Amino acid sequence: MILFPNEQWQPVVRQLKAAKHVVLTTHRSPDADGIGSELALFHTLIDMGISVSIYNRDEVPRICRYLPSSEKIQIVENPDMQGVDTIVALDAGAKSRLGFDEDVFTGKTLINIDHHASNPLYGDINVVNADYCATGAMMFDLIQHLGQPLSKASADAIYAAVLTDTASFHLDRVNADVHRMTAALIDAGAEPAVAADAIYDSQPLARLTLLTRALQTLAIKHDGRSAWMHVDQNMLDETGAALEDTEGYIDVSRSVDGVEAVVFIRPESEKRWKVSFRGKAGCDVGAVAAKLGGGGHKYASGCAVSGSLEEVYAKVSLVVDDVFSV
Ligand SMILES: [Mn+2]
Repeated sequence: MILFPNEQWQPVVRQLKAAKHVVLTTHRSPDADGIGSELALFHTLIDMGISVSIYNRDEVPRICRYLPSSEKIQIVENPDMQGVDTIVALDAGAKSRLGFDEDVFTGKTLINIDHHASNPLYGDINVVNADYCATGAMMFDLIQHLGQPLSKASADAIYAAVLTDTASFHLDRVNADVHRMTAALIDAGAEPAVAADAIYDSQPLARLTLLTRALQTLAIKHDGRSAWMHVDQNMLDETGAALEDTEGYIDVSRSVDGVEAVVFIRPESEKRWKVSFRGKAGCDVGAVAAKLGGGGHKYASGCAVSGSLEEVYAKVSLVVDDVFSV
């Protein structure tokens, strides 16, 4: 089965089949959707005899290191593009999110495959469709258009992407087709129990210690309709947790009954903060993030805001206040 039969994959298929050397990449601070999409396509292109490398700007997160060939992902500041004619950007909502200098792309065909509604179609070839629950699910369709069987390695990678990007099949784009795809992944050898163990049940203790600290900052505002939580550098230092360990914290505050907008703030760099949003019950947090210079999906989005923590709270509050003022 194909998830979205009307999607136009032919230009991508043509470019990949004719390519001399393909580089796959994803956004900075990659998540399991970016990594899973890369690995799913990587295994498929290798099976087709196409020369392929994966170059990312940032490390593979801990929860993805169980995936076959994740150790082959090269972390580079300035990728060596000698002989490369095709670059595939996966799950990156903007070209700047790839983290590479502009000259890296010069003279190459850039294929942009993504499911963020805010994607400005920065590629030479673009397949962008916000109806897909994950970029990994786009790989499920692309592999079929490439005429390739779904290997166990690709199925495991797509499963990890879909599991995490749907918050364990919680989010609104999960429908019967998503479950039919998941069944096909399992038929192809994907192992849900292995994924659950690696992604959710192998956490460092410091992650839970930091979560208890983060939960002390949980504030419910707007008559119970918004939930706010943060982690700062002191909390990271004191608990020994890594920034990537905060992945998923937002789903804890999202679980509060009656909450429609969820805000989670964590350090990005000196005096700059990453703000993540989750929405429920019709609350469009994609629009909230867009007003702050970010982007994403209706129910999952983010942006970066500069200033002190207090200033960031104030800036974000101004925009969230608007949502609940009507
Ligand atoms: Mn994604």
